[in-house]
Amino acid sequence: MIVLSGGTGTPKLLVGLKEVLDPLDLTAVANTADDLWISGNLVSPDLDTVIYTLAGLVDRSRWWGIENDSFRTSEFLKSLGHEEVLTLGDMDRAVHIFRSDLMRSGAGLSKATEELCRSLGVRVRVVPMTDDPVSSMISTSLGEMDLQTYWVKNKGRLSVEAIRFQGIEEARPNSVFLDALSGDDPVLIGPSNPVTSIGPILALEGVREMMNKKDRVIAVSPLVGDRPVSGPAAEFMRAWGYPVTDQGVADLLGCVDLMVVGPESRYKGSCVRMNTTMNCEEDSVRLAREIVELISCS
Ligand code: GDP
Ligand code: FO1
Repeated sequence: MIVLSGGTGTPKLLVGLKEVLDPLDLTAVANTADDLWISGNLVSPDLDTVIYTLAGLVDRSRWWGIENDSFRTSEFLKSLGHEEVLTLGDMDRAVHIFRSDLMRSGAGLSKATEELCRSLGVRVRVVPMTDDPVSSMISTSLGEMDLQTYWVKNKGRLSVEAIRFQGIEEARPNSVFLDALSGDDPVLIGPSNPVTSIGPILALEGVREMMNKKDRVIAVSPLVGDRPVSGPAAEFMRAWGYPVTDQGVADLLGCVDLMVVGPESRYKGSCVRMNTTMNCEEDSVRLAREIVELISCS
């Protein structure tokens, strides 16, 4: 199974999928349009959360960073007057250094990800959507800015006028991802932000066309009762002209055969209703099991 992922909703589902499926049957493709270089190292929030989740290291209260990490480097840097847009944990920063040193020696992001997964004992195939730089850029009342500046520095409070993916035309999709897409594996679009997490993956050259050719593309809605569980999906969907409903999610994604929606959903298209809220590991495992059964029957 190929799973398209952002950094919160889909990782919650991966907690279950890694229990239910053989890791070698799973390819997780992570969005990299949230990535940014901080103090000399590449931070890849969604890719990191996917890897930490599969390694059993993720901080499950925040869905970013490593559980029980310390923040001494960040605090000391702050005291020196060096501000960083994200508050980085010490172990998290060690991962960014590990990755960026490999990249400085010539490795691409995919190769660096493979090395990191090997070091952390992650057996699921984890791939960044591309090795090329892509950035979600948010146009607001204060001008255009990257996602972290919009979401963390400005606390997601500015009104959103437009969203574009800088670098997407030049970026080439990861070859492992393309190979997997050309095979028989079903595709699961996880419950992630349809605009800034799944949007960049689908916008890569050739991906949407290949998805349209597949007969088993299933998407789990990130909405519960017409609201996102967390994050800026509602503002971003409105900025792209879609209603904040499961129909809006399905229309925006555009290549889905079957939607998995919450029990109260008013979605009228082809769908299966499940309890899609994941508050704990048991919820994630239950939902993952139901989805895997659904896919093996379809
Ligand atoms: P980001 O990269 O941190 O923005 O994370 P994602 O894009 O992976 O996830 C954000 C989306 O996950 C939001 O739109 C949420 O509504 C959705 N989400 C978070 N938790 C859950 C959950 O328990 N169930 C469902 N269905 N969606 C969730
Ligand atoms: N989100 C915050 O709201 N505040 C932070 O200080 C923060 C730090 C951070 C560090 C590493 C990382 O991988 C993610 C981090 N995030 C933080 C989450 C991140 O800003 C976003 O939620 C995602 O990029 C949206 O997909």
